[in-house]
Amino acid sequence: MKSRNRIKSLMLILAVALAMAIPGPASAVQPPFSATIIITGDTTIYLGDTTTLTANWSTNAQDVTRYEWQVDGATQGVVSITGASAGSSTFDFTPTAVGDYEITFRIWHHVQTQRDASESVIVEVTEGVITADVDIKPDTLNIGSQGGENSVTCYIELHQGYDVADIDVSSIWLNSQVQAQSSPTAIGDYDGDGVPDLMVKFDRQAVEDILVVGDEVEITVTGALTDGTLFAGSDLITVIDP
Ligand SMILES: [Ca+2]
Ligand SMILES: [Ca+2]
Repeated sequence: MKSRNRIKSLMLILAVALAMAIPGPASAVQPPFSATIIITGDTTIYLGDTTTLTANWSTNAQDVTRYEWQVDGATQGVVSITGASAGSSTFDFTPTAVGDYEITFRIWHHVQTQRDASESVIVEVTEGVITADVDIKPDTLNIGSQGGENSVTCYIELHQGYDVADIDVSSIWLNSQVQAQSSPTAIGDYDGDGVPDLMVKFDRQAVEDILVVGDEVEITVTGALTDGTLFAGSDLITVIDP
């Protein structure tokens, strides 16, 4: 009896070993759903602009039946599609406030436990170009007088809570052609209106070289704050060549 039991035990072990060694039908075990999602598009935009994001996705040969875009976790609507193992979807995002937004694209496979996949990008929204008050001195520029050591002086005021102390002086250009001198600069209130102004100077000869004679010649000064906000402002001067 004892040896028969031992044989039974051996046969049982053999049967279990065989069962483990022989794989079941391939269709019985699907691999977990997995996907690759790549989101492209402009992720640094100005308030008021629209960025179009595109999600290109592909799966491990398993059908996707639904997708959605999310903004900071809030769905922008679940879309049902005919099952596909790869595809592309676009989303137009027009933010209404500055800030960073997490934009997520999510897809679903319909049966498996681990059945969804998602990918996110951060869209950074900054103010557009803010308007600066710009006063150019002198008000009349004689381009026949040779620049000499004189400069063209520019006073810049910002509003809407922006601070001229945050202006990156190296970003300041006159008519996109003449860069502000790195020194001297000063923050004061030269016009006494209670709004701080930043004074910068431009090489006079360089300014004269790009201007044409006229009674009302527009000069535009542009630049950026350290947070990336852009500003622009214009003044009219008279340019003479006696
Ligand atoms: Ca002026
Ligand atoms: Ca002022």
